[in-house]
Amino acid sequence: MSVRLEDFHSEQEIAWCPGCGNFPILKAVKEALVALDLAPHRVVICSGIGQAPKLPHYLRVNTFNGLHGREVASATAVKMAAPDLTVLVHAGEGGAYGEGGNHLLHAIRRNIDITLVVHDNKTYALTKGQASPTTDFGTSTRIQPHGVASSPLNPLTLAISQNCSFVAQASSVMPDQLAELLQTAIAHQGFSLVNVLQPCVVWDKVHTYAYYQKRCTPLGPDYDPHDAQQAFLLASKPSDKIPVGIIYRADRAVFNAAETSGLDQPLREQAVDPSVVSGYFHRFR
Ligand SMILES: Cc1ncc(C[n+]2csc(CCOP(=O)(O)OP(=O)(O)O)c2C)c(N)n1
Repeated sequence: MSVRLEDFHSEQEIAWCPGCGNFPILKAVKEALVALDLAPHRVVICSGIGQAPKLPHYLRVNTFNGLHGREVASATAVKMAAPDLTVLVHAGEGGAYGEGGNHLLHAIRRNIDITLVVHDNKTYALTKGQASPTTDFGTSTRIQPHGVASSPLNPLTLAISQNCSFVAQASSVMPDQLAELLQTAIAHQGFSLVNVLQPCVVWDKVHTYAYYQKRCTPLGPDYDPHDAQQAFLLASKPSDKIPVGIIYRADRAVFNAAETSGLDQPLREQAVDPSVVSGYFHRFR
């Protein structure tokens, strides 16, 4: 039997603001999972703290909700223990590029088969609008009334420079294209980063739905995502047109935990011998 959208229905009341750019992302994830015929019990979504990380509560899949900025680390552990499961991470750009920036670098390097979906709303939304790693230079916030004094991080050029095996950009304002991109990212073997430009209707009055609708421009059929220099140029050049689509792809070996550790089976299948750890428990009595 094929998987249906209703299979992902969650009873949890949604606590996002009306009009939040997270809603189209939630819808797109469900559509992508259905299109890939992935049943809820085959999927794990890891997240941390923030508005974006609430997403896994709003659909019926396995979830692990951990510390802010540690969502890629949790997902890495899940994928290492159970490589047959499809593992996604949903994080804000604060969690993914700020508190969790270090984990991101190493997930890219390792090329573990997980999909990181970053809800990039250019603000720390849950904690009420402080600047995040992608907030524009000079932006005035309640905490930074004289303007943000640091330049924004460019997640796309960062990932391309580290030869990340799949780098894409999408937007909440183009939900169909977002669902399609998520589908491709999840199907990709290796680490995939999808930066989703998401309006925050409460804390950011500049990057609105209209702002992104006017600027987001899908890449044409002639664009070759395997060309690293072209991808870097595209992602770094300031332009009124914001590229959306698969920006960069690299064919790389995928991290395999069992092989790397010399195990013949995944960690989940390994027998547990309680006597190995009982000595440690004794010390804490
Ligand atoms: C290590 C750590 N640092 C800071 C916080 C406080 N904190 C919780 S959520 C959050 C901001 C979340 O912003 P983002 O990750 O961009 O997600 P959004 O709420 O915008 O979706 C902060 C600063 C925390 N819980 N843990």
